[in-house]
Amino acid sequence: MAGQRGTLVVLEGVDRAGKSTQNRKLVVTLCVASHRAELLLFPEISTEIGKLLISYLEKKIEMGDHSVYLLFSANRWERVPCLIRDKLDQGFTFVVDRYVFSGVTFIAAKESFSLDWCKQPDVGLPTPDLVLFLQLQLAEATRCGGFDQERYEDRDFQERALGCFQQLMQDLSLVWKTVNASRSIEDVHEEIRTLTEEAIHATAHQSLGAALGVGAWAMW
Ligand code: 2DT
Ligand code: MG
Repeated sequence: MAGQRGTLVVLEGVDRAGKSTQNRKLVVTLCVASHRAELLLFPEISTEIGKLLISYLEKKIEMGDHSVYLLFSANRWERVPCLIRDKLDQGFTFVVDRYVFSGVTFIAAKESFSLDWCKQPDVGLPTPDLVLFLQLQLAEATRCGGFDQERYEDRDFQERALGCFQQLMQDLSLVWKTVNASRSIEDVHEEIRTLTEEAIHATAHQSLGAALGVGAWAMW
């Protein structure tokens, strides 16, 4: 793989769509196939900002919505450019669990925010090569039990977030692939693996500039 850049793959979806299981399986499969692959989860909790966000999600602290949104974005800015940029250049593929799309949809699902306002703080972050949206009806997502006590784990809120995801999907259809997550773990994994391998193949000889954008989100 020397000389080829890595690929930036993002998995998104409503809660309980199976993102964590699929992310982990994908990284293992890629490594077994001799790709250099790493998993990155957002919020990324190793930093002070990440810890603050976890306290917020666990309802241990309260914050205004604008501040929270800017902190989620700051959490990406503090991790992504230094970590991903260098490693993509070295040929690592990154599998990212939630990215700017969760940021935008979870805040836009609050009635006072427009999608356009929400997109601005993330302008300039690396553009993913592939965004996989795990599609699952909420009724199915909660079939094995309701949501937890975490902030946002509420049916009405998740419905609104799903609506915002769908709106984004229409705008960004080139890099989004919708994956039917109501099938078996293995079937879903197989489709995700195939789409990721295709993206790795397609991006290997592209310059990194395509992923890093030039000061703006090409997709917005
Ligand atoms: P999970 O651990 O279930 O993925 O929950 N979130 C995440 C935001 O509101 N904005 C963001 O930018 C990101 C990355 C979605 C994480 C929760 O954090 C929310 C669910
Ligand atoms: Mg959750």
